[in-house]
Amino acid sequence: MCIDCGCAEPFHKHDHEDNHSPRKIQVGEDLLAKNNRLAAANRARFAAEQLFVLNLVSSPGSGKTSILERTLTDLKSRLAFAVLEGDQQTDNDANRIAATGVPVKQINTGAGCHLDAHMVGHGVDLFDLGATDVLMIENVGNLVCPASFDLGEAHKVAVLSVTEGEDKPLKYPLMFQAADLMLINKIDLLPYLRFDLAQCKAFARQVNPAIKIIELSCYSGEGMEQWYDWLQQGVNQKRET
Ligand SMILES: Nc1nc2c(ncn2[C@@H]2O[C@H](COP(=O)(O)OP(=O)(O)OP(=O)(O)O)[C@@H](O)[C@H]2O)c(=O)[nH]1
Ligand SMILES: [Mg+2]
Repeated sequence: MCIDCGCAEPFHKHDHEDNHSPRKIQVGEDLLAKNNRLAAANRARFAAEQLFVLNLVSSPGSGKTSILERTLTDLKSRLAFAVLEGDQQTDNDANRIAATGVPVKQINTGAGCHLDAHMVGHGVDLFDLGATDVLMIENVGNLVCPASFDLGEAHKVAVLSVTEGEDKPLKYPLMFQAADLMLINKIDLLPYLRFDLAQCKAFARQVNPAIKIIELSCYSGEGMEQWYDWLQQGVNQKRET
């Protein structure tokens, strides 16, 4: 479902002359207000369970599931994870996560372009949250809509792969403003591409001066330790609250 129109129809035609009508603005506000209320309830529930919750957002194919597969495999002996997988269709990603032995639930959004707080609130019912340290939510691959929907997470983590071009933070600023951490993935491919890493980081900081940035490759393993340190720090802070 798109926040601009609130419609769930994939090929629905919009009357663009109506774009600025009061009725249309009201729908968007109601939709976000309702989502924000449910996200606050999720956040309170996660806090009560001392659960560290991350919302992984990116364009399709940047490597969200690959990063999760490697992270879970490397860290599952010291942290208890659960994963919510969001995709329009298929349970491909949930099957990949299940192969690591970590509890996972797939949410299919159909025509919807993002997860919302209602889906997440029901999705986690399957898990034993009291026995979980980290909930990873992989959002639908989309650099636009997931930026506007709070799920109750501690942080949005934006994944950008080096094959996408260094200008993406400027072209999709809402996503990089909403994120606290940017993972620049697939750096093993840098020798084969024209991708200006320094420029990419400068663009991200231009739209969000506070954003933390980690460069990594889940193929070569480079940078993964930095990501694990950041993750562990978040878990430690959550346990102290
Ligand atoms: N070279 C290289 N390829 C990678 C890396 N990480 C992921 N890939 C490849 O990138 C492709 C997409 O990876 P996924 O993990 O499925 O990406 P995703 O973001 O989960 O994709 P969606 O769920 O469809 O949005 C796969 O072919 C991966 O093998 C990496 O660090 N280096
Ligand atoms: Mg995926």
